[in-house]
Amino acid sequence: MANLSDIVTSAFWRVNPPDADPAETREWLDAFDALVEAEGRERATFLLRKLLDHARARRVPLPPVLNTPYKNSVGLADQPQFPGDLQLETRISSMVRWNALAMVVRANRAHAELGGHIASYASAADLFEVGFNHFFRGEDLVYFQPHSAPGVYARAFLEGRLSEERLANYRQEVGGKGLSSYCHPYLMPDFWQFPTGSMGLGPLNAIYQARFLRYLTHRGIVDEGDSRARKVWAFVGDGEMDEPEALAGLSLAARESLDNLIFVVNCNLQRLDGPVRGNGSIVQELEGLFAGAGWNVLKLLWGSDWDPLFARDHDGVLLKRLHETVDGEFQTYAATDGRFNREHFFNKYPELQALIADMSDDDIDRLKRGGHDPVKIHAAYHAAARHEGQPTVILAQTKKGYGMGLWGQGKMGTHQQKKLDDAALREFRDRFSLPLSDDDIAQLRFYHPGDASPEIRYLRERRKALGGYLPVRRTKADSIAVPGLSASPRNQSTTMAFVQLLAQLMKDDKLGRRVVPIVADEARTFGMQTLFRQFGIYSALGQLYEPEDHEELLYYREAKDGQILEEGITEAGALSSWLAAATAYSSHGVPMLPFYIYYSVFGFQRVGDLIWAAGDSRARGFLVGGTAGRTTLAGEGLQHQDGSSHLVASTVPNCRAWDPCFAQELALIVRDGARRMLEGQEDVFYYLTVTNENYDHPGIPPDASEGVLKGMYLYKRNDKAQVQLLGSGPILREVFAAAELLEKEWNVAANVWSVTSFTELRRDGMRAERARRLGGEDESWVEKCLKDTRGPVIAASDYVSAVADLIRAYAGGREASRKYVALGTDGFGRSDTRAKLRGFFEVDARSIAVAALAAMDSPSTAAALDRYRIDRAGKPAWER
Ligand SMILES: Cc1ncc(C[n+]2csc(CCOP(=O)(O)OP(=O)(O)O)c2C)c(N)n1
Repeated sequence: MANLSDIVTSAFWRVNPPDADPAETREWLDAFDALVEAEGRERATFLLRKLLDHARARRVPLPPVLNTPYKNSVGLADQPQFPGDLQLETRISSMVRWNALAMVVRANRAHAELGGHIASYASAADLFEVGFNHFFRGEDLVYFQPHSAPGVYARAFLEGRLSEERLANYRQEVGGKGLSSYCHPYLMPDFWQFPTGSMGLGPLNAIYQARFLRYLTHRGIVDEGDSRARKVWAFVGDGEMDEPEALAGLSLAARESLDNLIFVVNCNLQRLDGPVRGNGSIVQELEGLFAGAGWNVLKLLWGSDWDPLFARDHDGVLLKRLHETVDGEFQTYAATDGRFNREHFFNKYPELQALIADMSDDDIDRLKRGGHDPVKIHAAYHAAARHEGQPTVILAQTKKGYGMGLWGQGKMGTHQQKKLDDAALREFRDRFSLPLSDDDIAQLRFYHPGDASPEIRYLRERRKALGGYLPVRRTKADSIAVPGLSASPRNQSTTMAFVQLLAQLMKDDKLGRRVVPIVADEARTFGMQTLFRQFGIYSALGQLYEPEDHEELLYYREAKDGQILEEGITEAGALSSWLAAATAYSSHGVPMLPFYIYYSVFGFQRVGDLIWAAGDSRARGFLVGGTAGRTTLAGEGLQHQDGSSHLVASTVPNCRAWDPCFAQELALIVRDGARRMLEGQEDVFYYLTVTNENYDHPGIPPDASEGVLKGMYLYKRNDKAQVQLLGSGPILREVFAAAELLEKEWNVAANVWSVTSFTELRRDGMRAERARRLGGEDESWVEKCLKDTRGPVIAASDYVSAVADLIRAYAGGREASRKYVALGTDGFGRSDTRAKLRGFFEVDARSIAVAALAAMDSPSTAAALDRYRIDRAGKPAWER
């Protein structure tokens, strides 16, 4: 039976199988060397390819070609001279390490509930430092591994960008002088650029960010010269790579040749609970994945002191030993000392024992992993930054909790370790040669060597040479005027009305170029194919084929300067593109106006966490939930009909959500939103639901604009109204019909109110209610609208009843004596006609009329139930 390491070797690596005839192998290799020598590498590659083709033809199984040996990809011969002052940089990095550690431990000694992380940054510190000192240009876009935030703060403290007071208030943000747990642009708007705290979103966003930079360049919106050197760096955890989002964009990055993108995966081999791949190798697995997707993969596994060992490893025993070691064992080797490593790792084979015969246990202890050696890190970054035609991933092997000694390094629970005692802290000080007294340690004093010190002067000079500090977030950009918009009264859906508004914006002289229409794969569903020909679909390659429909007027036109982003079936990808565009005012200083239109159920429900991150990012743009509503989408059924997006939208503080019924309302809302974002530079984004039901748009009352933008207005006044009917989206038309039924069949007069946003009304209501609670005098818009009216209030929408219920407290009047009935589409969707579905969910005209009669305690209620054949005994929709 195969032993475990055989299994692992065959499953993942198979790069060094046993050699049945070494002499014959040697002959082949010598011949190959001679060929390379005589005819060059290109010819050698050609012959290898021929050989592989031939082997395939002879049905000889090919070796796994996506994996390389477990050593550094950049060999010693290709390693550039380290350009910095290694000693100074080491001292700087030690100071940053200490301050990061002190910040977390201090916060937790004061308030154990605050939390924070030490071990992640301890593993990533050198990866960051080499970037800061040599690679990150001021205009680069860097996605930091979220749990490493303390290190980024600690460096900004040395740079003089964050005060000691801020550090002392790590994770104590209320009051305004603290620091966020992770990278949150919302909370630190002039510091953090990209929220990465929810794992997996950072790597995905980074890919689409790099792609959007290309889009801006190809469309001539940012200067090619300015953008060519710009890089997007994403620091990602090896555990984080298990998130589906982290992998979702890999092939796009390769397909689009994004050589402006560098991933650095911090392979400390551990995640929160334990090893990432205890029984395997995360490095080898990721290498295969990235290489298979078409990336340039650079392994950064071993520090410089391993070079002589590899140089002497003529018979490959060291490599063999590395290959048979699974990550769970590597973790143990990280957690133990030189003696243990000698006995358990090196002494396994006599040849290996001989290889390290002249090394002491301390020497073995000092052997570094690649991600802790600035010289090797520099070599990898240098190669990555120069690589052309492909994105690069650097798989950097590190130790989690590096330098945390017995209390943390490589320990199973190190992720959560945040309360080191003084002895451990003193050990840390000694390990990193920090000039701190025992009292400094006991007090957890932050260390700053003074502005005149060589360390600070060096660090500042380096940042100056590279174009400024990082991270820095720009909060404003030039404003762009928004034109007036007009909406047609003709019989159509609000989706079509939206597309016409979009076209008007795109045709505007100034703003037009900045509009970014985005779809996953649903342009035809939303009637947007009309835009293909005129504005073009963005493709870095232009169009290499004659499209099947080229003879048609509105053919499928792809172009290098195309304006539309057609992402394919990836809502997460499309949302990431939208986010890059919606934050271009900050990342690039160029305001863009993105509209991402999608099936509304695949938005807040499917990629809600990305939308939450967009809120954190202070995104400005429009999300458009197309063919929305649980009954309006009719035949599409349970997994397509959205009943909840408005409810979720209401929880995102800077999202303004709208559910308009008429094209004219939509035009006002779109213009208002665009003005707030582009003229007023407000950090808000709009969510619109538009639907596919065709009806007339006769226009709204001339004085309705204020109400449209506040969330409700009186559409049809009836001076004798005994009941108030409210409706949003297409259900407003059911409300009209209900008012007619009430009038004609039951002699009840009703006012009809169009609600454009229950969620905005709710916010305004909460504001007024709070103001009153605090002793002020205030009135909400709902209260203002309804105060001089009589009778119960019935509100209905095409979403769950909790949406209409959001304004119960204000619609009921201050005494809360007024009856308020919220109707909605609770339950699972169904495929059927709109009329049937609205009857089923009880949001049709008849159900609304009955609800009104019942709320009025009208004696006609029973008769109405009979006349409309409403099944009194039937279960409600949410139980069916
Ligand atoms: C979406 C999401 N799920 C879970 C977490 C909780 N979490 C925080 S850190 C962490 C482990 C991270 O491991 P890894 O990516 O390997 O990074 P390391 O800290 O080891 O460098 C987890 C599960 C999170 N932040 N985001």
